[in-house]
Amino acid sequence: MNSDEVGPHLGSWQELGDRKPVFPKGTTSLLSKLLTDDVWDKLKNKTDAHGFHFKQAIFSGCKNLDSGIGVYAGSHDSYTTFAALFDKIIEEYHGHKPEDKHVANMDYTQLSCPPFASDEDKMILSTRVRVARNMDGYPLGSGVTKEQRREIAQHVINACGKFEGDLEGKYYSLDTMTPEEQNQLIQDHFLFKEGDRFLEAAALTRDWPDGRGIYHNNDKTFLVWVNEEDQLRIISMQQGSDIGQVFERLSRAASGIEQECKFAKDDHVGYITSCPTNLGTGLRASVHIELPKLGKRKEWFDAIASKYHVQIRGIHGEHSEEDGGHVYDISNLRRLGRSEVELVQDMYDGVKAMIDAEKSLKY
Ligand code: ADP
Ligand code: CIR
Repeated sequence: MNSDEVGPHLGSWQELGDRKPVFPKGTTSLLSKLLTDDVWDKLKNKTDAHGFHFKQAIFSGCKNLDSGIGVYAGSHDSYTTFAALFDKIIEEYHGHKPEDKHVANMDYTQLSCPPFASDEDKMILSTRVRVARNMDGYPLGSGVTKEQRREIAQHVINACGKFEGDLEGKYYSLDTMTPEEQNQLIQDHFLFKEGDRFLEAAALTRDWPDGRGIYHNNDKTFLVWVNEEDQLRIISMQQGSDIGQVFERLSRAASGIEQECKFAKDDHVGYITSCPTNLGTGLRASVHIELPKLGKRKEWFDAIASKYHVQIRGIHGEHSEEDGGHVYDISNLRRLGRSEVELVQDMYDGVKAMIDAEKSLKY
């Protein structure tokens, strides 16, 4: 093995030396592709405005060779200071060029999503929309101190504490929750996933579970994850197919929190997120849908997904075909350079086309 070769053996980012990391043959991450000699020489000794080192930003992809991307930002400023690499990743992943702008639009009244017919409605089990957000004036999760993380949680608790009506609920701190509360949240699929090695290598799980928690409303249709990959993941979800209602709740809740907490954003990449894949809207709108016939016609299924810019996932993160099910997670693929309304519309239109295809098939 070449002594500069990176991989799971690495203990900490300080082990990355002066010479450019060597990725073993077969590594396909964007980091391994775009970390050229030029970029390395330019950035290898740089830290961002919050003292977050370039080697910290690339460590997850150096340790986890199966990364798709391989980098996390440590603060809003990482996207500027480390632009020689991050701009290339953003352009390659999102097709968003350094001079391109991002414009937000959460006006749910502009969404065109008539209710599904009753036979179609039955195919959709549940609907969920989430956005990722981080606070202005703080580093991102990889760069925060324990005290800053606690302050951020407190800002979110204060903001959510102002909700009334359908958004009113309770904050559950991860380190003080009772076993009963924990079991209930696990049953509801509300709890964070644990032991993510990509997040761990990005220093996003430091001090776990300190400063982490979950707010949810009494109906369990609105949820905020606090201090996981992003400082806030604002989530609206419910049984059934009413995408308009789910998006309306999300939009109202996100703007309610934004009145209390200033979020990090700019004109170029929209809302700032830890992982560059979530930049822009930070939005993933999904349905869990039964498609037993279309699911067997992979080429057609994939062609519809590609036409409508939606992604097919298994409901447990992998293709559910693998565990013999017919239920798929269909969500918008794009995040940056289009508004929230356009992306939820992508999902609705893609799902509608898949339903039409399913109905046209005999077996
Ligand atoms: P994300 O990045 O959007 O959080 P994940 O694939 O990690 O995506 O999903 C997080 C959790 O949300 C998982 O437990 C998943 O099963 C659940 N989930 C996602 N979409 C839906 C949906 N439409 N209905 C119900 N649960 C969902
Ligand atoms: C990777 O590079 O594969 C991981 N760091 C995750 C990339 C996808 N982003 C995400 O889940 N937010």
